Amino acid sequence: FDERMHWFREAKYGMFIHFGLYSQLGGIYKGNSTKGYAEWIQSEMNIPKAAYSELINTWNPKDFNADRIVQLAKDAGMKYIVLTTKHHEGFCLWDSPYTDYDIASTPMKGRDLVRELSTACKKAGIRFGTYYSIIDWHHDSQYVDPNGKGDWGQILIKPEQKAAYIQYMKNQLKELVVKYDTDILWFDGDWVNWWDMAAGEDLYQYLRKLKPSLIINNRVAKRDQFKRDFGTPEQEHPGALLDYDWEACYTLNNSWGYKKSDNNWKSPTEVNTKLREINEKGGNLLLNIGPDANGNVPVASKEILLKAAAERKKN
Ligand code: FUL
Repeated sequence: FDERMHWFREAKYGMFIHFGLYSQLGGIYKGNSTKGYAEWIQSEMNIPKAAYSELINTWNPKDFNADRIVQLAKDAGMKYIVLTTKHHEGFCLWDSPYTDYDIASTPMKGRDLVRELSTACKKAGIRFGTYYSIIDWHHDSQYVDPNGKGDWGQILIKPEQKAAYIQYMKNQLKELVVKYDTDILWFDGDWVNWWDMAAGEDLYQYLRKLKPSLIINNRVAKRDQFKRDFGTPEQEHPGALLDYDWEACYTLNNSWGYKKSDNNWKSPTEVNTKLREINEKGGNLLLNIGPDANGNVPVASKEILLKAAAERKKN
């Protein structure tokens, strides 16, 4: 019996929230619509750091309401929430003393969305998790390979700044663990060459020491090799029982971040089919919502999640 993993195994169903500066754009920059994921718009359109970071001057999702989101998750039958506290763009949804590229530098100054969601979750008996990207398109240590056709996915790190960047990560992660009492750390961006198993193992141990009950995904190191604490199939799920814990994450349309032009929503029945198939094979489903520029959850997302729950009750 693994006491630490127990609640996670029982949970079965969680809510992923992709929210950041990109949510303001809804997949459109200077009149052009991005082809891929809306949260990758900086990469897709090759927007320089300086231009992209101007978004902090107008980012003002004042309708973001943590209690309502938590209520939606509960009504949908979900038992935990994972919020993108820092996606690849590098912007932080909390007021972090280690950077100015955070909510305190926006018109939302005075609010802290990580605090608000953490508090709302704990009050409602919902577990609270935090997504944190290893790659950071804003941090000084990292730069797009000038010979690499502007590939932000394979962002490079200046060797002489790598140690300082890892310390930056540790400082911020400690905030998420100690100040915000996160229950899950959900890493991403492990695929770059400069991140290796040793760095991942070190980070894993650091975090478990800070909070022994913490649950950490396999992307903390190299996702295909690291077997702790749970696997993270993305937009797919295994058709067989596995000998380790896992959680499949899925979008509700075709984008994680809010994308105005994307109306390719899954039906409530499709959601329930996925949930059943995943749970039958011992996995959890982490299903995504992407609040819009004002912080509102798209109406379509809400309807699908609630209708899916109602359908399950009937059957
Ligand atoms: C991927 C990211 O690149 C996507 O933007 C998204 O966050 C997904 C859950 O993980 O690796």
